[in-house]
Amino acid sequence: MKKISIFIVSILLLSILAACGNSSESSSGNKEETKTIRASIGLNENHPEYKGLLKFKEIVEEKTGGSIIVETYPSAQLGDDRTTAEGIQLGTLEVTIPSTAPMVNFVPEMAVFDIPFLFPDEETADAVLDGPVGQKLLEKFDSQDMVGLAYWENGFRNVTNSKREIKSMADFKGLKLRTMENEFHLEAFKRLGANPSPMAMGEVFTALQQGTVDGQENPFATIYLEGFYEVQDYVTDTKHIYSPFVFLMGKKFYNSLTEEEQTIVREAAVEAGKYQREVIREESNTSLAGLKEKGMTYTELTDEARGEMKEAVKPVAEKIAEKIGKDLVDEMYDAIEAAQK
Ligand code: KDG
Repeated sequence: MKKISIFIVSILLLSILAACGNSSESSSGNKEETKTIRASIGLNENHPEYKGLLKFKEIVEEKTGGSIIVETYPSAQLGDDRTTAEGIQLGTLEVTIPSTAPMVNFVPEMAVFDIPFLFPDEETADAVLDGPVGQKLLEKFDSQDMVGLAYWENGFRNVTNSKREIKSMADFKGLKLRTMENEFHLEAFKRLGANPSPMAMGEVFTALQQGTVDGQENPFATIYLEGFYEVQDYVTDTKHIYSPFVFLMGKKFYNSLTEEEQTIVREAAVEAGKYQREVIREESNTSLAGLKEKGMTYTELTDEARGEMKEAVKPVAEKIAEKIGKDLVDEMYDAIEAAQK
């Protein structure tokens, strides 16, 4: 009888322990709650953004000894850039890594990155984003209940479509193009003669397939890895905008972490970002090769054609300066110049 009661008590204890499965032993030997980071991205698991996210997961879980676990949600399962940013504000998820462009709806200063043809190359973008101007801009998320931890790379965006080869500005005429949800991208494409409309990433493939839009614009890696070549025939290296990703965490969640954990997630976001930038740069080249192999017609713009486009979209930079202040825009130009010396 006694044996049976010990057995029953042990089973009960075990089930109580299992129910409290949320606690774990920290490196200092203290019992702690396991914290979960639900991290969302809009692109699929083949994209370097997801590889970067897996790197973040690996670093955080290793350095916290498992007291923080990271759950990854690719392909906009938890929502698009805008709704997941709202999600981290509310605490329905903890991390999202959107492009900066749709974040203008939260932090207007992000629009400085929407100046067409702003960065000449990736290295300059790195120097500016990781330097004082970029870091100052990250802090702006604070007032929006978000913490900006790092910039990752989406990359230079290129136009694809199903109608015709884009060799010069005239070829944009009347093209129905999907853009991200950003007023300045819309403005830029209108000035080029296209007929742009904003749309969340998750809807783009179907919209291209059904002909709701004729084309879209994204870096080579996205065009290839999201399979857009199946429904698009032409790709041009417009490189009209360099798109950074911004690694965002909900502020309430961040503040609930210990100081040590805050340092770990901060450093992990930066370290994973360095890795992600390397991967995306390699995959950008292989993706372009892949697009050609899949039969897309690839067009390189002449200097003259790019020059004409740059001229046409100049007023967009002025509108951005009106919205966020000329000082910030000038600061950005100065930082770019300094980075190139
Ligand atoms: O996670 C980022 C993606 O959701 C998104 O920003 C990708 O460039 C993108 C787009 O065109 O929507």
